Amino acid sequence: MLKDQKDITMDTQCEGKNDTTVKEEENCDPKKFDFSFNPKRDARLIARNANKIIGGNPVTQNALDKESLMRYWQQRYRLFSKINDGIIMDEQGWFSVTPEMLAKYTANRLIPHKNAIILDAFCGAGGNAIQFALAGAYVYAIDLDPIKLRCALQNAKVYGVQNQITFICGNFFHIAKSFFKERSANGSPIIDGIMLSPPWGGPEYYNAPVFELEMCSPDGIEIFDYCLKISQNIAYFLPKQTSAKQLIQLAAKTDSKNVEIEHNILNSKIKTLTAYFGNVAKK
Ligand code: MGP
Ligand code: SAH
Repeated sequence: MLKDQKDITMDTQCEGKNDTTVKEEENCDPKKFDFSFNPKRDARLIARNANKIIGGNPVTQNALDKESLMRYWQQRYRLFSKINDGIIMDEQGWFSVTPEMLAKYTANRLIPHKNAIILDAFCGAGGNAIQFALAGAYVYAIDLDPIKLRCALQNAKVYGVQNQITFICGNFFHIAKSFFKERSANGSPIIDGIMLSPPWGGPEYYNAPVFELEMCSPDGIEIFDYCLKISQNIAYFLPKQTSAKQLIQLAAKTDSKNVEIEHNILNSKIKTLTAYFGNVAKK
């Protein structure tokens, strides 16, 4: 399993350098990107100090204003229980990381057996990938943005699971193709389950009365169609108001035709939903 900067796999068509979140290193060659955490260079990413650093001094196009940051800051122990032990996150990480309790729950549902292999197609700061690894799986964790992978690698180290995660920097659509034909010796797919938590098009998703999958960026239907060529066992993490009709249409493309839609409640409030497909959907 891959461990460190030199070991992070790089998609040859990596677009990470074009992502505006890579401001400090925007001219860098992604193949030469330093994925390891450097406390001095990366001071702005240190989560326990974020209330002093982020907000009012935008470092990315997804800049959070002070008020929004404080909303996430107040919930920080729900995001990572080890947040004070060296967790790092950029601003997009703060608003998109899957809260630990939800990530742990989904990991236990999606993993069919110990030593299962899970593909985390949009790994971000590692909220899901870490919980899959803690639950005993091996994880392929993809993200387009090298800064996210720097965060995810460091965060995996904080939880002691970096040896169970192979980080791949690049576009899911490019990398997915390399998994299409992969089969184990007995002919079954090598990937046991896929975690999907793509960008929902920014915090504005909140105001849409019904969230349509095309509002994800990249398009949420296209993402699902790609996944079906790898594994039908999928957990799809989405806004709570996602169109149930569309999720049923996705299920119709699977062998089981089943989808289980689960509302995720934290602190007595429905936060998000997870749609389970394939063998993971309860009948
Ligand atoms: P939120 O926008 O903070 O809504 O997102 P909330 O918590 O209902 O707002 P509040 O009024 O209660 O403060 C809730 C959760 O959704 C976040 O913690 C993330 O886990 C997840 N999430 C939010 N966004 C914008 C994204 C996204 O773009 N992609 C993914 N994968 N998850 C997201
Ligand atoms: N589940 C993650 C959060 C994911 S946020 C966590 O718990 O931390 C969505 C991520 O998708 C972002 O980090 C973004 O950089 C990444 N992303 C966006 N487009 C992508 C693409 N085409 N391929 C791979 N990753 C992509």
